[in-house]
Amino acid sequence: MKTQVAIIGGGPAGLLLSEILHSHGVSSVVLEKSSREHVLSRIRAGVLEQTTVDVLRAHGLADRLDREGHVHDGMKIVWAGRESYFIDVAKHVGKRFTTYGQTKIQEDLFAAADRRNATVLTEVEDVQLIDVSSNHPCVTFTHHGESLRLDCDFIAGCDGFHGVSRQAIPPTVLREFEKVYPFGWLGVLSPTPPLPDIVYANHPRGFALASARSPTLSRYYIQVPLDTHIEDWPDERFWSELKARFPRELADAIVTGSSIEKSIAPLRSYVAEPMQHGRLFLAGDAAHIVPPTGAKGLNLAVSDVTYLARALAAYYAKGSTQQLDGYSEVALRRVWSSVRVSWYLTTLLHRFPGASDFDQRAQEYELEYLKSSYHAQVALAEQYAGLPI
Ligand code: RFL
Ligand code: PHB
Repeated sequence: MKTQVAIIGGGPAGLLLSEILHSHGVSSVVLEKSSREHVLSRIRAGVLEQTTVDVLRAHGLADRLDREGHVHDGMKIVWAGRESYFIDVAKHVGKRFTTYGQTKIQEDLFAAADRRNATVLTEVEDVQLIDVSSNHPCVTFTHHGESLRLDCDFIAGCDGFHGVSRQAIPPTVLREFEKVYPFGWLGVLSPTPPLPDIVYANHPRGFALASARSPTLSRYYIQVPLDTHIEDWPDERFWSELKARFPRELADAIVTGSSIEKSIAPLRSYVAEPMQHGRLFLAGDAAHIVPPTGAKGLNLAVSDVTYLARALAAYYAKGSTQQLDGYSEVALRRVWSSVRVSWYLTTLLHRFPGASDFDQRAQEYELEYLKSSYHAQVALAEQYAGLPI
């Protein structure tokens, strides 16, 4: 097989890249390890920056998002059962954000790929990247028992944190920055009406978050120890722990019901530098992971592939490698901005096991400062809204 860009991974990064490249007349083949059903069953992100919505809209991918997404002006923060305060992102920086599930984005991207008859191979196995630092890289893999080779000009590694692409960058070149947090998030999806606002809660029992997928579908998370077993968390226990972490008036407003999905995610910050090597370019979770506290992961995947698609389009239109050469440097500026705010919010809002009295007091006064300072709220609003691309 032959194509211009081989894309490893059919998550949001890989499928969106393929879509944008197609709009520039650049061909690609997407190689995805899992089945389409499995990819569509993963419940993940929910909050889209305005920039992300704008990118999807510009590529004709936002019809359903515009109908079904819920636009928010800001989010609430609440601390130790006290009164909540609203960070008014729209008022401070003139940007809004939208709750719309990543699952729906995946569906919209698959539908768009089907409409243009895109080559998206699912259930591929044993993907190997060959000669990435030469001008003629290729990818070998197995598909339904057949060994195949895909010749290409470039490889886009969009295969998530546990993918194989990043490993094709030699250890002598790759620099890794990592922070692992001593807790995870237990998330529940429930067919119940959500609270009107996204609410982040810091409570002595641990962090909690109220979010939404639609007017009839809510998404909640609580901080849990890393050794937590999901079987120990029947629905009743989850709801009572969740409510215990919110102040009375919010707890009373939470509508409980059965859960339709429950999962545990560990929290980690990770950045790989550089995000390119020879003719291999990494994008999305393949290059970086953020803890979900800042709701940035999917948004970074979208900005990475926007930069990368632009650079590849410029190469094919004008033969210029200038944007490709600068891809990692440009993408990393936005990546580190989101990595930093995700780390800041994680540190501000969680209870760290073994934190000293000093750490605890400093955190409380940081929350107090944020509550009382107009300027601190503007700064957080700017970071939560995300940088322009
Ligand atoms: P993905 O989505 O992991 O997709 C990678 C794809 O590559 C495939 N793959 C391979 N394919 C071929 N060969 C191989 N060897 C392969 N290895 C892997 C995988 O099957 C998969 O289909 O990465 P991508 O595309 O970079 O997208 C990143 C986002 O999925 C991720 O950043 C977000 O979900 C993070 N995230 C959030 N981001 C937000 O912007 N806003 C949020 O509100 C938000 N909430 C969240 C989140 C992530 C969470 N979890 C579960 C980690 C909430 C949670 C709980
Ligand atoms: C979500 O709705 O899944 C969500 C919302 C806000 C976050 C993380 C996840 O910070």
